[in-house]
Amino acid sequence: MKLRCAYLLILLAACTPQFEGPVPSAAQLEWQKMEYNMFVHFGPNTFSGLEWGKGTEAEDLFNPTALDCRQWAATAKAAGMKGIIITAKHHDGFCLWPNPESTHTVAQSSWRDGQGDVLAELSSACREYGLKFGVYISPWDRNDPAYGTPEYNEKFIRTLQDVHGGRYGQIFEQWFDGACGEGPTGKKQVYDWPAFNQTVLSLSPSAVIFSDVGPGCRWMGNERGIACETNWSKLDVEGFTPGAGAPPRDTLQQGNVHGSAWIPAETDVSIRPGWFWRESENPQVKTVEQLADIWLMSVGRNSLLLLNVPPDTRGRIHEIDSLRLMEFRDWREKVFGTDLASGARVRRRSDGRVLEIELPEYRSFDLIQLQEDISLGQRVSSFEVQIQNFDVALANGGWWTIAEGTTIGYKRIIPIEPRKARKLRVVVTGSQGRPALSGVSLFSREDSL
Ligand code: FUL
Repeated sequence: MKLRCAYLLILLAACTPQFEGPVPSAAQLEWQKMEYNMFVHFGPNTFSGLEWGKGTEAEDLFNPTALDCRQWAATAKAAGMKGIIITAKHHDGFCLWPNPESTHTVAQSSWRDGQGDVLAELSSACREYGLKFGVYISPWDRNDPAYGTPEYNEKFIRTLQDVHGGRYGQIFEQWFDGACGEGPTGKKQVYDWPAFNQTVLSLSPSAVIFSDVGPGCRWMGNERGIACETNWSKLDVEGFTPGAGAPPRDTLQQGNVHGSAWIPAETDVSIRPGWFWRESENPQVKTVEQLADIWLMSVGRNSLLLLNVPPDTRGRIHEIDSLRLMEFRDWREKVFGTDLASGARVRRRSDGRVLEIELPEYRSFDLIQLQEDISLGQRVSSFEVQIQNFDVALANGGWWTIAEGTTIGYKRIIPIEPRKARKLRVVVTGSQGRPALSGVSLFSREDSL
């Protein structure tokens, strides 16, 4: 249930005490609303079975027999995802497009006689299906002989310019992995992050740049799909860099309570054990139960979920994965399709710290969803949800705490034991400035699995 007094919230939010934290840019706000995107790891590793290619693989190894990017886009769309991010270049250096800066690309392969371009096909499929298109371009390159010299940074900048130059349309997210290993000559590279970011933003000003420290969004700190219950979309980045120079893991997980920059968390996880497709992992595609848990612990903890669904050697998303994505979509529709708070009467205490919700009748629920109006920043640092139940507790006006938590952010879903109630209240017990809650919803998982 969306609260319909946004203008009042804005007016009141301007009152005491002042909130002085960062707020999202228009691009970050749009990005946050996407909630769920597809990650696509595809390249020579799909054919070798390696997770990190060595960079010495023959270009001909990349040979999808029936590449169908429209099938990927159709699958992502039907799954309820809003965008696709592809590994245009992984650490092995192989480029899925004919990058003029490299001699290790689709153009040197015999796939489609060297005329193929996966980025062209995928970006056009995304347009066709109304999805946004994003790219992972690894700075670590185990193939490029210039890696480890200042010249490589120049080449990498021209590589970014080639992809962001416009021929693949708008790019909504640039994914920068912080990994910095050795190149083919045994040297490591000192990356010029300011120049990389500046290059992307000069050509794709609305792109959200992912890295350990943003500037658009940050790595959430693990690859298991589990964001932290306390998750601030704010981070202090002064003195930190992506990779080895990143803030400690618990900071990446929690953000900084008074962080000076708006850098929300993105949760990346694979639907399979590995990032790249392997036939042997077909029986290990995550179950709907596992995906449901991941959803509650990522999207439900103020984070965007980037779910990796790696295409197989045909260049298609395997039937097992696509079926699972549809079952998972069905689960979400079943659970989140009916907001049990609909039709409720809502009263807000004048300081914005207590919301009283009266449902039209007693209803059972086991998920409580809270949202903040993040266009005003992230404010709430602690809250309780209570129900009024005279049968159970007569003290405190019958109010009984059934859930408590720390941050809310764009979306927070709190799983609880099934409860039946007619009157609830959300009590904000800690907040930076006046709280600006924008939604309260109730759902039930009963019989959903
Ligand atoms: C990691 C990489 O090293 C993995 O291969 C994968 O691409 C993952 C998403 O990021 O850091």
